[in-house]
Amino acid sequence: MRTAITSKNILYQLIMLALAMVVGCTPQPPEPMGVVPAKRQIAWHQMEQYAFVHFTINTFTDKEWGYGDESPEWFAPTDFDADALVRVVKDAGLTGLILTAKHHDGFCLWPSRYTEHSVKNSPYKGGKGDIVGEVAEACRRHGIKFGFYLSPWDRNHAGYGSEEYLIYYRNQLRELLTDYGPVFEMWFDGANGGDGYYGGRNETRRVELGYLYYDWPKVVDIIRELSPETVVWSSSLPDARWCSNERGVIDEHCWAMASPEDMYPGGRDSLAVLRYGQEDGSRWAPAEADVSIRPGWFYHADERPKSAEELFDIYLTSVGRGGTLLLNLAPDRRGRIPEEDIEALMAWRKMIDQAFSRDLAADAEFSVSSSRGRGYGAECMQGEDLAYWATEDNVKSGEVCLTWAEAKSIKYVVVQEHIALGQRVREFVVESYDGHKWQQVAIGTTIGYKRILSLGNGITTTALRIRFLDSRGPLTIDRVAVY
Ligand code: FUL
Repeated sequence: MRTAITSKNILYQLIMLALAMVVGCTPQPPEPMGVVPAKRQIAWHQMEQYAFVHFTINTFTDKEWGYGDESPEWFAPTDFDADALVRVVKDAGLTGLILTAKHHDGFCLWPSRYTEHSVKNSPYKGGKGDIVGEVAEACRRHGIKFGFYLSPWDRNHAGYGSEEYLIYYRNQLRELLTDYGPVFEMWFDGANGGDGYYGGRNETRRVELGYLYYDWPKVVDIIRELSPETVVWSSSLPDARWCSNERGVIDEHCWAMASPEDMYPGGRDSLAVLRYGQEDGSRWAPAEADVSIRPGWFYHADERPKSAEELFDIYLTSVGRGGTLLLNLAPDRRGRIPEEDIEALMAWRKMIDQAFSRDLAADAEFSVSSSRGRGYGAECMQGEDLAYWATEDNVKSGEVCLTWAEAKSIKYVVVQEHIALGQRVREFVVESYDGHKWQQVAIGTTIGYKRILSLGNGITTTALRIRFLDSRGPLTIDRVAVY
C-alpha cells in the first residue's frame, strides 16, 4: 500500500526528522561504571599534592615516638610563625596542610579543654599559644586547605584501652572539628597500642586487632556530621587509603576502588589490596602516598632532606599514578622549616613547573578511532575543561592520535580518565611515528585520575598515538597532554 503524500504526512515526517537530528546530535553520556567518587573525593584528587607537618615535643626530644611521659614544658619553639610555615607550603605548590594535632605521645598542639597535656602548659606564648588554631587561620589566609592528624593511640592518657579514652578521643575530635573545621582531610594513623606511660602506669596496652576498639563507624559519623566534605583516611569506611609504603610510591597498576573487608582481613593490613586496589572493590578509596622529605617524620639535626630530583621522582610515582602525594615537612626547634629543606622544595617546584609548563597537545590535531558523537569527540581531550572523549556503550577499546605540522620533542605523556563516571582503563600503549611505522614508547595498565608516563630522555616525532586496548566499559578520557 502506498502512503498518500499529504501535507499532514510531510509535517509529521519533518517533525520526526528534526527530533532524530536533535537526539542524534546530543548522545547520552555513558552510564557510571561501578563505584564512583563522591564530590569531596573529586575535589581531593584535584588537590594532587599537599603537605604533612610533624611537629610536637618529639622535635625537642629528638624522638620519632614519644613515650607519653614528656613534660609540656619541653615544647618550646623559639620562632614559630604559622604564616611563614604556610608560605613555604604555598610556594612549594602544595595545596593543603595536614598537621599532627596529636601524635602517639598524646601532647595536644591546641589548648584542649579535655586535658592538661597540651600547649596551654608549655612555654610557647606563655601558655596562650594555639599551634592548631594559628596554622588553621594562616591556611585560610593563604588559600591552603587545612586538615589534621589525631593519633588514636595515646601513650599519655590514663584511660587508653578503656571506654573512658574513647569518650575523650571523640570529645577531642568534636572539639577540633568545631573550633578549627571544616577540614579537607582527617588522618588517623595505623600505629596502635603497646607500651607507654598511660597516666604513670608505665605498662603495655594492646587494643583489638583491626582497631575494633575505636568503633570507627562512630568516629566517621562525627566527621560526617561536623565536616561533611572531609575525606577520611582510616581503616574502616575510608575515603582514601594508604598506598602500602611510606616511600611515596603508588604502584603503576592501581585501582582507586577497594573493599574495606579485603583491605584489612582479620584486622591486619593486606598490603596487596592497599597497593593495587581492586577492580571490583566496593568503595572509592584511592591511594595516598605519604612520605617525608627527611628520613624521619620529625626533625632531627643529623638528618638531611631529599634532593629536588628525588622529590621529582616521588611526584611522578604518586601524582603520576592516579593518587595524591602527602609530603611531610618537619619544623625544627625554632618551629621553622629548615632552610635546606626550603631550598630543595623550591628547586622541586621549579622542576615540576619547567617539565609541565607547555602542553604540546594544544598545537596538535586530535583524531579518534570512534566516539559517541557530538560533545564526546577527540577535541574534548584538549585542555582542562569538563568535556571528555567517550566511545559508544559497546566499544571498550580505541585510539587517539595527535599529529603536529612540525616534529616535537616529548618527554612526558599525561592521560586522565573522567573519574566522575568511574575508573575503567585496564591496558594501554603509547606509540610514536618514526616516519615509516609506529614504535611503542610506553605501556601502562591503569590510569585513573591522572597518569604521567615518562619517556626517558624523550622522543622527537610528528605523531603520537595512545591505544586503549582494554577497558571495563566504554572509554571516558578527560585529557591527553604532552610535554
Ligand atoms: C605512622 C606513625 O607511627 C609515624 O610516626 C608517622 O606519624 C606516620 C605518618 O604514620 O604510622
